[in-house]
Amino acid sequence: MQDPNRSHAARRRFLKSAGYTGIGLWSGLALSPALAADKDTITLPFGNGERVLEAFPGKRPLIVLTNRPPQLETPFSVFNDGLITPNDAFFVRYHWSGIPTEVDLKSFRLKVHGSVSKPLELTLDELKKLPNKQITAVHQCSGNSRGFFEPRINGGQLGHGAMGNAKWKGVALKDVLELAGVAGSAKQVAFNGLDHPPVPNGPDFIKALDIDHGMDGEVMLAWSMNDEDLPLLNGYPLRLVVPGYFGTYWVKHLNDIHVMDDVFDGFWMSKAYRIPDSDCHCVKPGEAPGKTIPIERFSVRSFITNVAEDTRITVGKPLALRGIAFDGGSGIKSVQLSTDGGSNWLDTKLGEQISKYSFREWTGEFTPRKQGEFKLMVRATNHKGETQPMQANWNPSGYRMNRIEQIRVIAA
Ligand SMILES: Nc1nc2c(c(=O)[nH]1)N[C@H]1C(S)=C(S)[C@@H](COP(=O)(O)O)O[C@H]1N2
Ligand SMILES: [Mo]
Repeated sequence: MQDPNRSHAARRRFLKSAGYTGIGLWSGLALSPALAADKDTITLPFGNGERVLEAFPGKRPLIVLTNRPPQLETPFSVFNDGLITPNDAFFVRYHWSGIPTEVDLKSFRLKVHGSVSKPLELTLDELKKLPNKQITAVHQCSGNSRGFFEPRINGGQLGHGAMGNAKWKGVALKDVLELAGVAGSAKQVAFNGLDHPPVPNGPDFIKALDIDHGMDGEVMLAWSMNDEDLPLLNGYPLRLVVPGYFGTYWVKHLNDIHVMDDVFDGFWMSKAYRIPDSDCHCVKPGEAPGKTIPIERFSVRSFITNVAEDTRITVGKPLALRGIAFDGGSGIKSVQLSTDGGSNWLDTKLGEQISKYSFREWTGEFTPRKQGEFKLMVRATNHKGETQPMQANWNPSGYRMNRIEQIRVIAA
């Protein structure tokens, strides 16, 4: 499945052999405690953080949040293996269980319709003939790290693994929209994929961007991730890539683009994925926000990736530190390290900027001068001057978590 040269027939055979047929996989995997007993598990560092690890088709064992639909999180150790998140380790998130278990490219069409002079129905091959472009960009779920909010917040109790960094290849949405001829009256463009709610009254997962954003030349329709076809669970054969924006806009199995003269008011824009309309996009815990707006760009984040909680270290001996930082596209300006609980901060060394949307590596060092516990923290600042708060910016949906993380080490 990861081999782009493999034929469609081979893809189908692979899916069949993996039990990935309509009913086989999804109904067979409903987790009973008995089933869980012989599976590998992992415990995320918050209450009720016990999780099963399970290998879904095209994926290595990942942290299971739900089976149906599959919601899988990347084990944090993967982020220390390299700046690119491998396809088989990349997180998976769906809202509805009606997901495609295979896609036939012979019949697949991308429709572009609505306020356009020339409605289109494109095959994937036709799309691939437009000028290709690629970008390395972080993809992150709005609810990444939700499990760390205090007080706790309803919704998927995610650790830090609902994010990843990949090289996306495809065409600019702008080029497709220009081919269709967008009317001057157009306000928004809405995106729908092949998945659907399992119940008739469930709102289909549809997202929309302002037309100017859609025409910015950066928003992409991607068929490839890290030089391979998109994994089925990450949106094969085509997905939207919205650099710097939260994953909710990155519509998978994309087959319908609707140019609209008004603001799209479907459930997933007007009711869900909204944040308080204030500078911090936060409210006092438990408080209902007044005005809300659709979530947009990532908040700035950084992590230490190479040291686990309660690692034993040696007094007088340098401990090499390393990790990642990213933001919504202004680019990382600095990553600072504190080893004294946040009183003093020192610059770390930044690695190459692959793209302003990519994970950026930082490296540093810490030499404990005395015995005892130390709290290691990193804090990134972007080129807009935005940085990370000590306390999480609490909001009722548990989005945009970007507090400064802490790792305790013990020197002896
Ligand atoms: N078709 C479709 N696209 C979707 C979704 C979905 O439920 N259906 N979920 C969105 C959300 S909220 C996220 S975080 C990302 C997850 O992408 P991934 O599964 O490739 O990691 O897909 C987005 N695109
Ligand atoms: Mo998400």
